[in-house]
Amino acid sequence: EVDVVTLGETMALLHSLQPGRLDLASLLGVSVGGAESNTAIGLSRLGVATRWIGRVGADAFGERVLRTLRAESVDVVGVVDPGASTGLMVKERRSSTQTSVTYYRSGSAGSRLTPTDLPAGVIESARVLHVTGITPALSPSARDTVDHALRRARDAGVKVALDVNHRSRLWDASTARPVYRELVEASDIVFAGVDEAALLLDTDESDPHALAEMLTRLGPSEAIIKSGSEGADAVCDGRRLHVDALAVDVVDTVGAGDAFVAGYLAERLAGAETEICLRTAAAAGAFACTSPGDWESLPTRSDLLSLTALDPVSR
Ligand code: KDG
Repeated sequence: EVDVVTLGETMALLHSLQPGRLDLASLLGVSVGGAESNTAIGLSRLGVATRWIGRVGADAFGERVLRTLRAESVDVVGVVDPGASTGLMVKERRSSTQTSVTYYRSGSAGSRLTPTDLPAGVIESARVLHVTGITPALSPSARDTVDHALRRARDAGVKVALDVNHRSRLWDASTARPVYRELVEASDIVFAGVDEAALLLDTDESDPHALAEMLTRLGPSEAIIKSGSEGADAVCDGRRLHVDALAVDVVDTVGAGDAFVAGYLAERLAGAETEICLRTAAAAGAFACTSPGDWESLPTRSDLLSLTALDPVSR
């Protein structure tokens, strides 16, 4: 009954309500954010039955994480860990279009994920397992959990989707590279930015299609290079495709990549052609940029229809 299962860390998110210096802000908004749960919410809004697995602290922020995901109709396997706090992320809006993020997450509950947090059948019963390169950066046990989940998915014939999502504040490129390579080798669908693909392939190549082809040579049948406002390029079963980004008034790009992945996977699971996967992905990414939250503005199916009504060539 679950189509997509994902796992990772979701943090409480404090964000400036208005552009300006964070040290002078007197009010902050409270929400939650995490790459995998942003994608889970995006999938759920597009009608895909999605489950998120993760750890939170026994605190109000942890409660907020679980409550938010449940309110978005994401099925939650949440371990409440009394031994650590829920991680925290603070977003400063330095200007109306410039956002910077600070983490308070080392030793967090989310980083203490272990393979035993994955109940029997939880991976095996899904159609797709979605992971990101963030989780293995959090701790050795979180890394083991990702490896364990991938092995179970492969053994059960469950497709694996990977978004590389390199976070240079969590680990350096030379430590991350071999881990990313192993993840790509175990994946069916891989998403990366140009810089992330070049990092993991250890190449100076910068052409998105060439990078996507190199990624597919490691194992995946589909590789998608996300280029933000430049759109995206994919190689799918040897075929090269491109989609343009949608022109929107950008407020905050954080979370746009996660939305893109949600749009792509939702269409893939619905049996759509790759062109449609890419268009919905680009539309979801564009929606994500229109509000300051990581996931709040992600589209529903009817939002997508209202968009295509304005743009008759896009479907
Ligand atoms: O992709 C958006 C994420 O960066 C954000 O929600 C937080 O998961 C996160 C991270 O580790 O950066």
